[in-house]
Amino acid sequence: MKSNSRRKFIINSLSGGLAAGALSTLPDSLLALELNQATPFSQTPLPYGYAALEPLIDAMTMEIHYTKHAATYTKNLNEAASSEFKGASISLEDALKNISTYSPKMRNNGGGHYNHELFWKTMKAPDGMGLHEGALKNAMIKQFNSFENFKKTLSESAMTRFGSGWAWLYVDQKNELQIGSTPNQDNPLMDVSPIKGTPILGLDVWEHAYYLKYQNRRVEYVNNWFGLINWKVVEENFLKAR
Ligand code: MN3
Repeated sequence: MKSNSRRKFIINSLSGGLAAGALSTLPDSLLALELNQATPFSQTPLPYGYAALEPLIDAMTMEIHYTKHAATYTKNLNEAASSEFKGASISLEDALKNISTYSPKMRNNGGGHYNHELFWKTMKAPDGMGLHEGALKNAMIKQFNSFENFKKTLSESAMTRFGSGWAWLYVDQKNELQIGSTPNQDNPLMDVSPIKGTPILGLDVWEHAYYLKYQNRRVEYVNNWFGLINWKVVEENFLKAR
């Protein structure tokens, strides 16, 4: 099998929920490569259709965002990795943690790839389901007093990010939940970031994420995005990050 079709096979197998036994028949080296998100990087297929987030995010925005903007980050990341990793097997997370030693191309596109992969995964079709009782909600109430206050703080972070960037919910080095924002395609994993930790939920506040539907109304986009959060995935990210 060619490398690309092999990748697709593995991704499809993983997302199809094959039993662990079936996965173990794949060569270990190949699996490790996939789970480490090492070169060549590829976009995970969207877990829903382009129109699934309507009416809060329109299908055209999703299609252009995924197939043009995010795809370009992935392509440029692969170019940067092929010249800068020099054939070594380096995970994207490790590269981001040492991003000051790489080129701006790696920083912008490595961040761009990572951030969008997280973004797609932590949304789902709006179903009115909020955050359920559990470890994440408890940690959130401990840190932000209430869910409403968490939402207010994250919204403010998204609204006060000047220009393009991301707002984050992340787990810091003391295992505590924090909220903050970063410019461009930076994120809290990066050694150059003033906020540091593992992002578990990210909000893209680049205009390309909302301009077609919302134009200059970032606040409306931010408010609506809260109705799209896949809390199950965010909680999984939280448990893994701690
Ligand atoms: Mn984007």
